[in-house]
Amino acid sequence: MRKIFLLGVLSLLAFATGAQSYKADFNSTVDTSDPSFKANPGWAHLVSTGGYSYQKVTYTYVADGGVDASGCLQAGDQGYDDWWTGSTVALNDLLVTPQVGGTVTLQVKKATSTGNVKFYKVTKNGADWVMGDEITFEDPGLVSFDFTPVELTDIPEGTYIGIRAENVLIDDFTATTANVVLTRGLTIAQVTPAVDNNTIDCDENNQFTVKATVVLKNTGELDLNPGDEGYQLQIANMKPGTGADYVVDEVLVTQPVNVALAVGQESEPIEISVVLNEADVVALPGNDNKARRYDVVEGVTGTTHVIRNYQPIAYRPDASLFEGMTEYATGSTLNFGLATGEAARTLTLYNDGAAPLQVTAVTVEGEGFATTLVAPFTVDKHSQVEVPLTMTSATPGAKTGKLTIEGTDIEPFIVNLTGEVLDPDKWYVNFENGQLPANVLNIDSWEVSNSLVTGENKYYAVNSKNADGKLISPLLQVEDGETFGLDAARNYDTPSAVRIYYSTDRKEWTLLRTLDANAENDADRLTDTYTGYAWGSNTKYDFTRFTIDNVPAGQGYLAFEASNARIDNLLGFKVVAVEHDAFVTLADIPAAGTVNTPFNVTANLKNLTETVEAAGSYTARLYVDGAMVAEAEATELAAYGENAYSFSTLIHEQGTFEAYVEFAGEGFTATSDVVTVTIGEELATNEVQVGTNNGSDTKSAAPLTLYNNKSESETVYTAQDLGIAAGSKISRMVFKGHGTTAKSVTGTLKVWLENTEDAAPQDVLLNEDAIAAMTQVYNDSYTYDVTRDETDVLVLNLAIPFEYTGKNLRVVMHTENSGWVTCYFEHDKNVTGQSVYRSHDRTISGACIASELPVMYLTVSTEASTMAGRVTDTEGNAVAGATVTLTSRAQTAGDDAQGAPRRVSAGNQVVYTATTDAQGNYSVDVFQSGLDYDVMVTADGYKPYNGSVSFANGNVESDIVLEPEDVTAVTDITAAQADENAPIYDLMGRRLTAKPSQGIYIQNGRKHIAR
Ligand SMILES: [Ca+2]
Ligand SMILES: [Ca+2]
Repeated sequence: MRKIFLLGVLSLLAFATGAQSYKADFNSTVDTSDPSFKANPGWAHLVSTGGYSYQKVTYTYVADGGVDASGCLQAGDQGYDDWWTGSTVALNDLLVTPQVGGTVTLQVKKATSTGNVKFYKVTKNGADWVMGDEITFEDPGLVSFDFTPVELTDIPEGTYIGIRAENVLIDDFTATTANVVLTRGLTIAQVTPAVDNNTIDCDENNQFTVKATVVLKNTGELDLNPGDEGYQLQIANMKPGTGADYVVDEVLVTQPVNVALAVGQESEPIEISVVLNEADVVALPGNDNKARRYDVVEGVTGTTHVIRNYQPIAYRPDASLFEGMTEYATGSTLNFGLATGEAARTLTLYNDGAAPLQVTAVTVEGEGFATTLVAPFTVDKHSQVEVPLTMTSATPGAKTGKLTIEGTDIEPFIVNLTGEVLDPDKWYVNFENGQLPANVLNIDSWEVSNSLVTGENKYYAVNSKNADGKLISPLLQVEDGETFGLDAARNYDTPSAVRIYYSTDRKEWTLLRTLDANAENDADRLTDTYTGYAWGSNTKYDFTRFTIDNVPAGQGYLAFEASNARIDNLLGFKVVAVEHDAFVTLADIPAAGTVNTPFNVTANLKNLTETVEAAGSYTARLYVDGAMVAEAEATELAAYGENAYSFSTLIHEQGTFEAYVEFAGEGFTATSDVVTVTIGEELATNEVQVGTNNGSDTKSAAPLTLYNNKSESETVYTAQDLGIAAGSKISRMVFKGHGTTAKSVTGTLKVWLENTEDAAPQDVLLNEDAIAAMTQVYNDSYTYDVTRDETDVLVLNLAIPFEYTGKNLRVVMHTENSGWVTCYFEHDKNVTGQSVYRSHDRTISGACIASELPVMYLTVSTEASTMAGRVTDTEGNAVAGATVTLTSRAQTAGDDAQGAPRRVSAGNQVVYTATTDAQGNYSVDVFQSGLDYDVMVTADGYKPYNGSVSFANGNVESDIVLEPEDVTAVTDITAAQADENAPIYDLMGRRLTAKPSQGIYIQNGRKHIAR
């Protein structure tokens, strides 16, 4: 309810003059909840708030606190404390009496010690009351235990008096003369619309009725009677006024109120209605429909009350055609897409009008399209019928057609129909089962995702990584001139590209086409438009259909590689049936290893056919330098299954070799990529701690400040700090630390080492030439795993051990990470002046900062155990060029004399060799001295020597005497009987192309000597 205007219709009651002829006794309850309440009939109220609407004088009606225990009014403070200025703000809230004259009295009693009362002349300016001069009086001496009359004398007739009462009770206002003016008041207490809906249907005459029941309440000081001026109700339509207000636009109907209402009385519900013509309703500016707000208006005080917003629905059919949320207006196209068989779609014909829709004809033209819906029929108002459509599959190929729906009083719907029935022989992938096809190879990246689009085509393949990864087709037969089609789209608001490759062997790939969001020419560009779903960087961009026309004829494979892109509806070429096909999907071949140390390889083999490859029906082998060095058990490979295999071997020779895994069975050979492996020298090792860990004071220090994204450091460890022998080789460096929480951060790390005479950092960080002169021992990605407990945060395994010369050791590091982690590295606080660092989240520059010495844990080589001696013939003559071979005996895990389990398996032994010099002397360095060894010494013209050795008591001295061989004897009868075609290896495990003419070789698991 809102006051629109104040109706100036008043009723006047005049009192004749006489001794105190007017008395206001405060005996009727006063509701003080409205600040502008009237204390007595015909009174007014000048509300004072001091500028803050929530600050006002508190009045309380006291039912028995007045004169002779009658009703009276109590007033509170006329002011408040402004906490902002610290001062008290006075209020002048005045209870305004009717116009009075002569002698005026008021009974007053203090409510608190500060109780007082003042009187002011008040004048009326339009609707506002204005405070005037104070009216003085003789202080009667107010008290708190009784009412005291306050008397104003000689008040001119017609004076409005404002009573400013503060902390007092007031009662019994009297005056010699008074003109009491009582006001009328009416309000709309309740409105109930007959139709509680946003829309309202028109009848056959295109008319609608706005109807409501209204409850009125007399809020004035006078009774209201039928026939009183303005005592009426209206229905009006409204229009926006200022702000959120609505004001009367047009009064639509007026009806008198024909019931009397006493003061304070509420009426019974009164019905009011108006019939309107839809055609006459004027839409509000900016509105595309005729929704209007309708209000009830009463005529006494002019208040209004909303009935409802109504949009009249015209009496005519209102037809529309939808599939789900997609509208098919006349001229639009319904695309059935690519279908492998008969495809069905269902449109819905809606009638949103107030009149029934008479459909006279539903026709489908064009070969291959049909509907079962038969006209004529009627669609009732606010209802719908389904329009089933099918694309038949009798003949493959592209199809076009047309759907026409005609009806009475509507424009006909004409929707184009398109689609393509696929050749069932062609390779087609639409991902609609939510998975990648079983015969497609997914190399690390692609997944099937469900878009938010409606309709049949929900799934597509997406590579949301910003990295390459191939999706490889089955073997395809490409005919001359045949093309391939696919849908492609960008994924997210990022650089996007799809690359299409061709290969005949799935190893060597030729790039056929690049589709890119940033392509220069339209033909190769992934569109940046979208329909439907858009949410910042998560926008679902539209697919575009591309045709690949440069695939070579013949049999081959297609691969789809993408960064942040989506593909769908791959179509073209015929899949070549293959009985056996398998592929190495994952192979982990380390790029570095160590002589006589387990070299562990894993690989996955995926079956791309439904043929089960039986256990043992194929081989799983690791090849190093052309020789098969390890074989895994070939387990059953299920149809389209993927098995994991692991291989372990010991390589006995330093050097750089090519390694790969190969699986070979009936009809397939699957080979991993070839990895170049560097096998380093074997070293006997010691663990050395450099510096004493006595805590970490700061998360910003050497060796690395992981608290920043980027950091670098230079530390010089003195020879005294290091305590390791000159000539020692450093193969591993570890720095320990802890954080405040478990967190990992990944980035790149570079580490340089240098033997130096310097005893302190020399600002090498600022000197590129100085860094270039150092030996870089690490340059790769690194993940720092920090936990709350002390742990190895930085572990550097040096592929090529660093040789220490006995001087001081300079260590320089530089890291750049994609995040940060709090890490306190172990420090030796007692060592200063040997370490500096710099760090920043973006750019490292400027002077270095001193750091405590980072504690470093080194793995360094020490002397090997040796077996040495002289090889002679039975005459005591030196045998030069004899080969001394130590081969470890088969060990099982945990069976190691040193206590540490060694993964040395049977036929996979640790081997050391030496050759005698001209004096027949030999010396073999044995690093794994905890093992027991078989010793074999061979030389041309001598029988092989067989023995054994253990290093439990340290180095071994052993002179060996070789006996001349029996000239006529056959060396090894067994060898002659074994498979002469089996592979041949040397003692290093390297496969030989043929038997050596001289020396030792291995065939069928046995050693042989060739002469
Ligand atoms: Ca009273
Ligand atoms: Ca799809």
